[in-house]
Amino acid sequence: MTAVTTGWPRLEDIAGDILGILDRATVIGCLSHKDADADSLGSALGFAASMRAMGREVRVLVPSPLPRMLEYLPGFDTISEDPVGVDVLFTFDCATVARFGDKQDLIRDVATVVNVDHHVSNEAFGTINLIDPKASATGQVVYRLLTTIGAPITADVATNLYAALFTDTGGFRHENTTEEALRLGADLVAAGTNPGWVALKSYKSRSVPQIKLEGLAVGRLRTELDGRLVWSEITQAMLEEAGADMMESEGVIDQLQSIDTMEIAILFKESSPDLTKVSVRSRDPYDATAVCRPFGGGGHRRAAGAELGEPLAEFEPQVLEVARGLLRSQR
Ligand SMILES: [Mn+2]
Repeated sequence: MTAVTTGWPRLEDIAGDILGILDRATVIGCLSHKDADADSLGSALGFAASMRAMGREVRVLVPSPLPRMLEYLPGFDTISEDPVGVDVLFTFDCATVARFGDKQDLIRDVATVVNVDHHVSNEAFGTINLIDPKASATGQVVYRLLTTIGAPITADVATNLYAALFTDTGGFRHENTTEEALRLGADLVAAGTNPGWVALKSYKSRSVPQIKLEGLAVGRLRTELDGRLVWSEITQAMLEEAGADMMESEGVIDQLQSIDTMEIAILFKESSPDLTKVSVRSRDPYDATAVCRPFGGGGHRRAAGAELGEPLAEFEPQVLEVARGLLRSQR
């Protein structure tokens, strides 16, 4: 598998091929990545809703565990465990085959794979690779694809794609909040999205255990290098104390990256005694993927992640050393 970072085919050059693939498909599979966020799952559910509106048979597939915090997305209840009959697979927002978790065999087993994404690090594992690193969200790529092939944007399609765009831009606050993203937001509202409702479900629907967990993690906040490096951790013991599960730790990294002096923010998550995940956020001139790449991870310049089959206590110092090295190299 070769990493391709330039020269992705343009939508207008491959739209005909994708239409041909859809014409020949019996059952269309729509696959998100593991630990699906609203961009990945909203893109899959939005594309699926548009296909269903055209009378197509669709299965939405999600690597376990099911992200139940996203159950507000229209069509969440249609997520299928069974890929039976799927002869064309569309994947959304996923840069590497490993990120499909317990569903990665599908990439080998299904003959035709259409890989729809906006990660510059995408491995191009598809039969067709529709990758736009300039897109603010994969949902934006899906919208362009659907409108180009003449597929309908129903209210359910629009709501899913809006949730994808809204959350991948941090509620239209991150640097990827472009003019095109804001215009697409307006188009999706015109197509039937209720933006206040999506905001409520995305950012104002947190559980009490989630807030307690955040408090524990903030309590463990550490800073180095005059506050340029900030980090914290979430252990299994903290989850137990807060009555939360790991999926409810999503807001913690947002707290860390809101610190004024922060240039690199890192959150370590003890998934199990021998599996540690790390989330990284950065500000200019630092690249979050540079912190994760030595450990096989990746993502975007501003937000990246990695996981390693090592205990937290062993993984943590290695990642911190990479981050310190980066921060010292530039000042
Ligand atoms: Mn995304």
